[in-house]
Amino acid sequence: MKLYYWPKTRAFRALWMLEEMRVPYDLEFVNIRAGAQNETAFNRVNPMCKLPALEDRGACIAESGAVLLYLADRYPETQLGVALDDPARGRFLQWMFFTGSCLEPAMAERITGAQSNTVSFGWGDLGRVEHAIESALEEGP
Ligand SMILES: N[C@@H](CCC(=O)N[C@@H](CS)C(=O)NCC(=O)O)C(=O)O
Repeated sequence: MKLYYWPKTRAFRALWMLEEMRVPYDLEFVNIRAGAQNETAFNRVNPMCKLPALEDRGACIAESGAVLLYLADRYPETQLGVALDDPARGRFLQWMFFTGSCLEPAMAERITGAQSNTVSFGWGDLGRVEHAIESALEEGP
């Protein structure tokens, strides 16, 4: 198992997960500040030229949510995921996808001041994202 990594990037999500799981892994540093993500060797791992990326038994996985889910499923004994037949699995997946598909784009939109379109854009806007998170937290931990 190899994690393509650089400090202070989203690859920290995967590193944190691997450490919590206490499973063996190797780190391969990809210096995105020096442009190493654009080199051909890394392009074969992730054509999006982004971290994190994980390599396991010849398969390459990118997108931090997918990497975390892959690890949770690969090591069920670590109990960092939710079992396939558990009714809580749906909510687990919902929040796993939420960061990349709603929270991050809504934050980027707000930070850059880009024009929003709450109906057409999949993330709604930051107000809706905040409302969804607050509603979920009202239900309990
Ligand atoms: N949706 C991706 C985003 C990954 C991403 O943007 N990673 C940044 C570092 S935090 C990166 O590798 N940037 C290098 C580049 O785009 O050239 C994920 O969640 O894995």
